[in-house]
Amino acid sequence: MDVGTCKRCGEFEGRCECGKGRILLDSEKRRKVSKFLSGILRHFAEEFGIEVDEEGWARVEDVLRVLKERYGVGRKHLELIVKFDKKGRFEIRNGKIRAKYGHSLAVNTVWSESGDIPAKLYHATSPENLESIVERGLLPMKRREVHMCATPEEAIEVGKRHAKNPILIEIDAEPALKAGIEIRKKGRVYTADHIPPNFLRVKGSVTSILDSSPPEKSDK
Ligand code: HQG
Repeated sequence: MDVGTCKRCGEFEGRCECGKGRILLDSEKRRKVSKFLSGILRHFAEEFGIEVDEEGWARVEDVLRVLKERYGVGRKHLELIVKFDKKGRFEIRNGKIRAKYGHSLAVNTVWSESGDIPAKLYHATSPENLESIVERGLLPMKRREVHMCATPEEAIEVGKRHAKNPILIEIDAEPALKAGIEIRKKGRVYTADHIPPNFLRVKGSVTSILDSSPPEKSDK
């Protein structure tokens, strides 16, 4: 969706109420800049001369310099991307910006926005990873943390990045927490260092789950 500002309605996503607002980023450019922002703050800040501290923070000024040069966008554009990000990927505080999750950079990941963790979480993956996951549990692989979702639907969307027909895995988060495994909340995402196999329940491939769900009752 597009994002923009309006004198009457303020900052908006989609269309502003009065319809007179100015679009600052159309959906395509918003997606591109946001992806790039994730890339620099999670993985390759150094390549662009951006310093990321041990808590993952970079100076907004430094990031703006690169965004301006590459995409011609400024502070307000960046603020709109952060504000309307549906997964809460970023935060801006005291002139600094960070990605909340997804890093390969060596940042401190041991913090959580809430201690309220759902009893069950979900992860979806490519069928090729299943054997290893069942044996070794969920591992961060190239990132610092394992990433999980609050709903099967969100997880399936993540899994579809890896495979056309991903496998859905349910995580018994409550017993995992009781066993001392730390699960953290970052934006809409839940993270952990490792989820051992005994807390995982393989639900099957997405199409097989859909096929086996009971047919909807007719009202007739
Ligand atoms: C798999 C995006 C073999 C794991 C998403 C996954 C998410 C194993 C892949 C966030 C394994 C890593 C992260 C094991 C885990 N053996 N494979 N033992 N343990 N794996 O991309 O969770 O949109 O690093 O199943 O939406 O897919 O960018 O993790 O398939 O929230 O904000 O190793 O990134 O967020 O892949 O995605 P990824 P992910 P953004």
